Amino acid sequence: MPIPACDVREHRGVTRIHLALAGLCAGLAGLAVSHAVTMLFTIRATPLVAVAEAVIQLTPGALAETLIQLVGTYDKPLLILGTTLGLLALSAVAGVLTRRSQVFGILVFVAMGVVAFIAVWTRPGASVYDVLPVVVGTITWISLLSFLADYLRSRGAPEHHELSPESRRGFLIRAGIVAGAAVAIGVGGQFIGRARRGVEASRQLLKLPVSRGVVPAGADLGVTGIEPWRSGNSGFYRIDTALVVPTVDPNEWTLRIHGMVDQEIELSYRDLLERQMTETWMTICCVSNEVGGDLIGNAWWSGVRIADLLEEAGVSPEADAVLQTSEDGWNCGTPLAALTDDRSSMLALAMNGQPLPVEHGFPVRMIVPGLYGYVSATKWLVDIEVSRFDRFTAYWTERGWSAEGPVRTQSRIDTPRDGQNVIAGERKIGGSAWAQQTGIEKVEYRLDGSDWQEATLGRVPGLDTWVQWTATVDLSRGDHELAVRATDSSGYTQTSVRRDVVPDGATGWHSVAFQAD
Ligand SMILES: Nc1nc2c(c(=O)[nH]1)N[C@H]1C(S)=C(S)[C@@H](COP(=O)(O)O)O[C@H]1N2
Ligand SMILES: [Mo]
Repeated sequence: MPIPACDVREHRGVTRIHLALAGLCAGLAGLAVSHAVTMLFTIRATPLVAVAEAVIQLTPGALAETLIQLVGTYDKPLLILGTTLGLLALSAVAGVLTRRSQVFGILVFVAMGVVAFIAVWTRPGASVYDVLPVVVGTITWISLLSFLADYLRSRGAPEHHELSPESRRGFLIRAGIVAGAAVAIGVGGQFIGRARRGVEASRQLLKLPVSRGVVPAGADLGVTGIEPWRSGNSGFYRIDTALVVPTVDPNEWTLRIHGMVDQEIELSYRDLLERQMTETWMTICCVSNEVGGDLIGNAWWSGVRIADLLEEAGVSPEADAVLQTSEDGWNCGTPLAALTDDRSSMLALAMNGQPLPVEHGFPVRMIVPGLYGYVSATKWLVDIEVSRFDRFTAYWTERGWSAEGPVRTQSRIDTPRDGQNVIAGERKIGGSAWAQQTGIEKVEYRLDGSDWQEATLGRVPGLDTWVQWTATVDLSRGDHELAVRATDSSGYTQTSVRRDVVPDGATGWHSVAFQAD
């Protein structure tokens, strides 16, 4: 049907509105997704807030003051609202620009992404982590804009300046789905964020009867390049299956101890606090730690001995295992003996003197010296069932990992690093070794295939922590290879046989190749 000349402009207007709507929906969805990612990973600020903050910083002081006087305490919400509206307006423009070519629209979103990236990246202390929401949000913008604009294009717009009623309906349904999903994701993110902030607030308020622990003299050798003997809470390795960190309010937390016991016990957080606190240094590690890997950390832990609680409950002589379950349903089976013998297995409440960080199991987790985390270190612990290994399987044993997971004797080179270029001449080398519950007897290193030499060891407070080792070597110019092996107090020396982490932990010597100039 020929289009009368006078109608063209009107139809063009209609298409423009559709394209603007496409941009708007994509814009909304990108904001929602970046918001949800921010909440999910508890990143400091959403890109939107980071941009708003940058606006504050870039506004001349006098102007900012006038504005703030004008709007009073509404300044922040208004700024966020203004930034949001600005972004959405630009999104609509991006949509309209796809009329010429999709690239124009995409460029607008890329430019917005770059601005947000800079706003986030230039914040003091920003990490790669912090820009994740910007990146995911920008990708969302671009893909949804392409998705909606492609649809319009496939229906003959904008070239023909006209959409059939079916196409219009099809477009509105698609745009509606995008907008609806955006709202759902945004609300979901807000929900997660609020729960997280609530728990974080109660965590901050806690004053626990615990100490921070003093690193024993001689434990940290202070050699540059060796990972500190005490692992800080924020840098502590983290392994779990939780996509969203469980947020457990300590005031609502309870732990049930049941199963093959004479008497069930139910404990509140307050009940635990009224008990005798045990404090100790302990190194925990992951079965998935490759030879030379960093899925290991050492901290000063405070909590309640689990052996005492199990004794109160009265464990059946038939039982040989304990099934632990976390708030989010993850579970693991622990050999009963490891929880009742004299090692310091505990329900930990604090880590390096602080209430457990939420990522590390707040309010209460289990830690057991000498066992890998996957069979012992349940975070967000809510249930303990005394049982038998032949009566259950648990999360990781169902996936091919062995039922019992005693930590293997291991050692690691921290300095020099693999592939590093170092200065020829005398230099300190070193790293850590561990054999929780057994203890490290000696650590040996071998430079360029010559004889094994004994390293100097740090002093440690017990069997359950890693031990630092160091030595001074004289390096000639050229390529070098350094290997390490530990011998534990049972007399066992690490095997050179390289085995993968599945099903019960890696074996083999760690070695590094490096160059001295
Ligand atoms: N609830 C829960 N607890 C868990 C896990 C998990 O996935 N969920 N992973 C375990 C594993 S495999 C390890 S190695 C340790 C790691 O503890 P961290 O994250 O505090 O270092 O937690 C253990 N506790
Ligand atoms: Mo693990």
